[in-house]
Amino acid sequence: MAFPIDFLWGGATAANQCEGAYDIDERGLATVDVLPYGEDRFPIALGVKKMLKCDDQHKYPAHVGIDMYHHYKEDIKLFAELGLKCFRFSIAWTRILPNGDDEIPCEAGLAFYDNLVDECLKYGIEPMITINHFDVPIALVKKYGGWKDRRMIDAFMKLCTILFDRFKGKVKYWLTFNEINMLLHLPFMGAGIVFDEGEKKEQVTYTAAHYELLASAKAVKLAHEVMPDAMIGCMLAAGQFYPYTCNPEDVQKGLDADRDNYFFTDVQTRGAYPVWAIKRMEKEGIKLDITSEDIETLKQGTVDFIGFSYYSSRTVSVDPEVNKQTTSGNVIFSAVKNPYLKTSEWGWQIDPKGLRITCNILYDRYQKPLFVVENGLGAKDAVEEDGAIHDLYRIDYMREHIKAMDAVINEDGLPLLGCTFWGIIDLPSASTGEMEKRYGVIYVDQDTQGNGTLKRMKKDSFDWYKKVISSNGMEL
Ligand code: BGP
Repeated sequence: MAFPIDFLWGGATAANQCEGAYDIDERGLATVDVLPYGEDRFPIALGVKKMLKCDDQHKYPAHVGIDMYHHYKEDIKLFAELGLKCFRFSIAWTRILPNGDDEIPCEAGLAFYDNLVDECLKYGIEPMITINHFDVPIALVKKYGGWKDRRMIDAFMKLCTILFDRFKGKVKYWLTFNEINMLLHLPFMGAGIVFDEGEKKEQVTYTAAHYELLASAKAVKLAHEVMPDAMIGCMLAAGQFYPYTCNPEDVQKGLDADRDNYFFTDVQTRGAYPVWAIKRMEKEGIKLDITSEDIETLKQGTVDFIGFSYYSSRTVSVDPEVNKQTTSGNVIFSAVKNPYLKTSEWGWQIDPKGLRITCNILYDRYQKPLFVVENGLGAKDAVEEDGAIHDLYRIDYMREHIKAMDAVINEDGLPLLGCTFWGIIDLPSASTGEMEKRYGVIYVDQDTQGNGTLKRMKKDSFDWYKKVISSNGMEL
């Protein structure tokens, strides 16, 4: 058991899930701000129910998050005590450009991120910035229909130019779009898409994918020009698909499902559309607006490393009987229950070995350094009378996944740069909006309805992870 000396033990968050302060200064409204908690959340995230503003009937988790906007000093101090080497967070686009493409950036918004970055650096914590984590300015949804429109690329590049100029020399690690493949599954959340009547879903989502891939490539190119020492990566919602049986039909289905995901990283890593994707689009009548300049842009903007989230593997079958046994956690990536795996309270299957498998498949495919930028267990925690939180289930989950990373490094010999565990401090869930689905090693006293003191408390996993980090993975 030996992790590289510079392995980045980390924690991750996203602006919309932790900052709150959604209407402070000039901050504009973004897609994530209008996603309510409750039954309307899913149809809105899917882009089938149009909701471009907030109302009094709903509760919106992003409005409060965990109010990190006002607690960042306290939070980063706790991260330092934990020994974090890396903190991954995202930028709220509309905190800097309230309308998404304003001429002049909002200084107060930039100052917040200056402070966040400086506070990390003060403690020797490496900041990692996700440029875009599920937030599209509502003004651009109204103006362009979100990523349906090519003009989004210029707006996004405006943001990137500002960020790279501001943080060059301070921030080395960058990710372009969080879980870029999510736009196929939750088009409004991932790309600000609301479907118009009669629109063909795949035509719209793959068009948006093309524009996001172009924007990602342009951002990579610009980052390399402005910050020669930076490492800029993609971010895929990963998790290998397993065939349920050795029936070749199951195997083919698994391959096709994987390709839906690897479509994105294939382009971001190899700089061109894979042949099978071109064929498939032809067959399905999907026509993309690809210019010869686009082909060049994709070629020039390949990523430096493969960032990915891993929570679970997924299993597929062609058998209708087997397909009846879906796991509730897999609503986004439709998958059947794997009889060999246990599940979390939310039905997400727990598969540490799948992390090792996924890392190997990604490396075999791309030969680029890997970075697990999200992993963790969403679970309900109980606070004892003395304030203790005994989250042994989370420790077990993290331990087993760290063992899998150890195998990736020491048995498979792959370059794994680090792991930023998701929701290192509790925050509302992206999929359900609930606060009860907690991932953190730091507890935040708040419930889904927004009640609570917002007090931060250490869970047992805090002390455990602290020991893991200080022993560089030797003590698990
Ligand atoms: C990923 C997102 C995160 C995050 C995480 C856990 O999809 O990048 O934003 O929230 O999953 O998912 P959830 O919050 O739905 O449990």
